[in-house]
Amino acid sequence: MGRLMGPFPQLSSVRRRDPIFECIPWITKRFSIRSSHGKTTHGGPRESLRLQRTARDRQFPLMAVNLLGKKSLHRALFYGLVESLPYISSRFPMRRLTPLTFLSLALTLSFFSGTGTSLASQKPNILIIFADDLGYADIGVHGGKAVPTPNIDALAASGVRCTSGYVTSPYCSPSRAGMLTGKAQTRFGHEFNPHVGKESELGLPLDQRTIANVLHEAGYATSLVGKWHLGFDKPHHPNSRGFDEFFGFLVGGHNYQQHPNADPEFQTGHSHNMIYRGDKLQKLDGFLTDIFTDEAISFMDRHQQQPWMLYLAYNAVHTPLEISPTISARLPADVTDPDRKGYLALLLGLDDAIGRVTDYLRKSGADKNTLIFFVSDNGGSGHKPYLAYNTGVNTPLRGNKGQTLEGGIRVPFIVSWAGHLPAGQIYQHPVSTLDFLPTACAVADVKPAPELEGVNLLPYLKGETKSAPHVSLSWRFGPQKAIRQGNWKLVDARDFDAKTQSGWQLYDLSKDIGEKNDLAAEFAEKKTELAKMWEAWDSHNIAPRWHGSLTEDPSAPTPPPKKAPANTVRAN
Ligand SMILES: [Ca+2]
Repeated sequence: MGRLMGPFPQLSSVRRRDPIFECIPWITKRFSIRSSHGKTTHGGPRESLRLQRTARDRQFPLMAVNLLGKKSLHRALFYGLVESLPYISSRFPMRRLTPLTFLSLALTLSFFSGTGTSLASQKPNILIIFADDLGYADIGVHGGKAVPTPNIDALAASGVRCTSGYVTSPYCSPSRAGMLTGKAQTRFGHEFNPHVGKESELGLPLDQRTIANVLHEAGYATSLVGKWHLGFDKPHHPNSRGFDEFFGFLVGGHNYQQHPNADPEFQTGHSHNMIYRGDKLQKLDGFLTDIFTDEAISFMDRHQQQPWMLYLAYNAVHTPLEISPTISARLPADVTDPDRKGYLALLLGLDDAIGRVTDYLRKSGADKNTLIFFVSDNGGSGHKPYLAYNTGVNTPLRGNKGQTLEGGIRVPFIVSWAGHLPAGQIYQHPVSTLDFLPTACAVADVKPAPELEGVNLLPYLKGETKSAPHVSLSWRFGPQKAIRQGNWKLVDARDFDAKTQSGWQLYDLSKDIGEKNDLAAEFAEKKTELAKMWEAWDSHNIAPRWHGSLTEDPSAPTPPPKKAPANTVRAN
């Protein structure tokens, strides 16, 4: 049971005919109510009595149940009924306990135990699914034809596909830092992957609050399944950053095929056989995408009686490009490049995984109470040999993972919530993973912190608000810069081969989504205006707290010779 909140509900907001489900405080001395139009409140014994009297006076249908601490609803109702009798008889004259009251209880039990609906799971759940290094063009709804992605496509069809959906960085860790905090990660120096520097200082700065902190405090069960990549030591561990549960790995990459007798190998970039539950290393047998999906379904299944937030961060389709034995027969015969074969195998596995997760939600009835985000943490890594090259295809976008061109930061971006958001919609205004946390706050009925930089997307995606959610979006990644305002994009991108910067280039994305025709000379005033806007935005950033690799961070020191991997456990 989550944290209980006051003050007591405003009954004036409860319509006269709304049923009120009450949890009378037989054991816990606490209760929880929900009106049929979604108002949720928790409180203590005094308020509970007041509610009963008010409800009785107003002739609301009142049903008494005890849900707290019970694993299933029908058990809760049974125990609640039995345990309530002494309490009720001590508080009310027996003549008030009419047969109608008990009939109401029986009907309630019958109705809710049959539907699997949870009275305690009142606030909507939030599921954030991350793919890793997934190419913009590799999913079916974006034109990908190399392998079918029916489940990702179906998720898009079930909700809103944002065609100008952005992450906050073209690189793994800073992108995740931006989403989790709701702030540009350059505000707090998390500009590069945390690989270079003193280990205890690498990771999401400890003064930053995550979406998990916020939702945990709002009574949510919170879990990370998959990749963390926001620090390796205990203070940076997900369980120290608001996640009640953690099952996954701490670094940037991980091998897929798990063998129970394999030795763990730690490196800050990639580890092998180092999957943790909490801070305990696991002995596993299977393919990581499937194992993470099992864990995700287990988490959702174990928390049917409580609102939950699950950050399901697959490492697919990031390197290593391993082929699951259960997938290999489905690979198209005409693909011969071993890298591409591995990538497509990971993509097929990822799509299967999304199908299993969405199937679970639909069959359990939780889909109507679960807001789902699906994005990739950055663009496909399609330029050999840079940045964990995986053959991801970003066309028609230009550029790749690691670049502030569209191919690095504009990603598959789907928002779905059955019955609450329109299905089969396409949304074209630019949106950002900065918007996840403010949207989650709206869903969880939490006041967003004033420093958050995103917006609640729901009124925009529902069509209630017609204007664009953002005046502009800006990026900084080492020497690379970008700003998007409407259809204009001003970008200074890095050429990794030549080790040079492009300087400011201006593109009209409405006519030139591939950023091919530089309009900086023709529209010099627009270029100056956007450059000033970017400078104003950048004036609130700080210097990076640690360096990146020389590829993306030319100011980085030359790395020391490689050490032998250590067989040590770093999270303990
Ligand atoms: Ca990534």
